[in-house]
Parts: sequence; C-alpha cells; structure tokens
Amino acid sequence: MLTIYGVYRSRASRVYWMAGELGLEFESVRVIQARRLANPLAADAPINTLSPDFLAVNPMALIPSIQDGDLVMHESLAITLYLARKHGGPLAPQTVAEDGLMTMWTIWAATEVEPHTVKVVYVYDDEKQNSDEGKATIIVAVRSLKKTFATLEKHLATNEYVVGNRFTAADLNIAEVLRYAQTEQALFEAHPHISAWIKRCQSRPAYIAMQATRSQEPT
Ligand SMILES: N[C@@H](CCC(=O)N[C@@H](CS)C(=O)NCC(=O)O)C(=O)O
Repeated sequence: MLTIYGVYRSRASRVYWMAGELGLEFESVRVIQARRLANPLAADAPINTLSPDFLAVNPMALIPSIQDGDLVMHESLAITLYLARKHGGPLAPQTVAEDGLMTMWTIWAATEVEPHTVKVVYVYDDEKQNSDEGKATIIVAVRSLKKTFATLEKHLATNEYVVGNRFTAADLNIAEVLRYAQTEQALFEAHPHISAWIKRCQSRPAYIAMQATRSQEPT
C-alpha cells in the first residue's frame, strides 16, 4: 500500500494529483508544515514537519514523502515521475528518449521556474499581496519568469503537451509549478499557449478531484 505524508495544501498536491490520475489506492498521513503552527514542538501540536515521528521518515523536515513497500521517497516531482514509471500507462515515458525529456522538463521546472513562482505564492500565503514589499517581490518574480515562459510558450505553440503530444507526468509537474504564479493573470494572458495548456491540464478529473479535497482543508 502506498502511504503519502503531507497535506493537500502543500507540494503534496502533486502526488495526490498523480495518485488520482493513476487510480491508486493510498493511505494519507496528515503532516502539516511546521511554519503554519505557532509552536510545532508543543506536546499537543498536530503531526508536523518537525515532529520526531515525521523526521524519522524525512530528516529534511519537508513534505511530501511517500512510503511504497520498502521504498521511502521524498521530493514531490521525483515522486510523481516514479509513480508514473512504476504504474505505466499514458502518463509514463514510453521510450528512453521520452524518459529523458520528462526528466529534463521536470528538472527545468524545479530549478528554473519554481524558485520564482514560489515567491509569488508565499506573498499570497503571507497576505502581503497589497503591501509595497509584496508587490515588489511579485514584480521581480514575474520579470525573472520571462525567459522560462517564453521558452514554454514557444514549445507549446507546436505541441499540445510537453512530451509525446499527450498529457504526461511532465505536464503535471510543470503545471503544478506554474500554478504558484497563476494569480498573475497578465503573465498568463501574455502567453496564450501556456494559458490554454494549463487549462487543459487543470480540466482533468484527477486535478479537479485533488482541488476539491484541497479546498476542504483548513487554510
Ligand atoms: N523540493 C521539495 C520541497 C518540499 C517543501 O518545501 N515542502 C514544504 C511544503 S510545500 C514544507 O514541507 N515546508 C515545511 C515548513 O514550511 O515548515 C519538494 O518538491 O518536495
């Protein structure tokens, strides 16, 4: 049985979305981010990323993690690739070349895109979007995303999806990383192919189901 450690309001959303796409049964162990708690080490604190029981799973003190049989894995984007490869089907690479491209686009998302999109989502998480500091952070983040958005826009002008002209783990991973900046409507409107593609990704029943569960969670 697959166990997913995390909450839907975290990068674990990627893993829950993938589990839904693959129709996997899983057990969910609710582990909340320590930064969301006033005193994460208090005796009555809910299980969080600094709880000793969770640190035994992931000493990095970050969600998500999974346990699949004897295998323990961290890093959301690696977990989604692993689950797709393990269970096969259209979301998984069909050739070594596709595997290489899915890995390439995923690492691109993690290293070139997420460091900027996450700054946008943290501004909103901290409710600073109307402050001068928050607005300045967003302006810099959006400017830093110019080259990556232009690159993906060009790719999607001639490809319906990122790899293999079908929805794959690479699309799921990139869509989740870009979602963090989706509050910036002008950025997406300036890139119509990205806008249409992310709409396609987010229209999938497994994404809608993941978001429905996420919206039930306390903020
Ligand atoms: N690169 C990691 C990053 C994981 C990460 O930063 N997780 C956040 C939640 S989205 C976390 O656990 N933060 C702990 C905290 O804020 O206390 C991944 O993609 O899994």
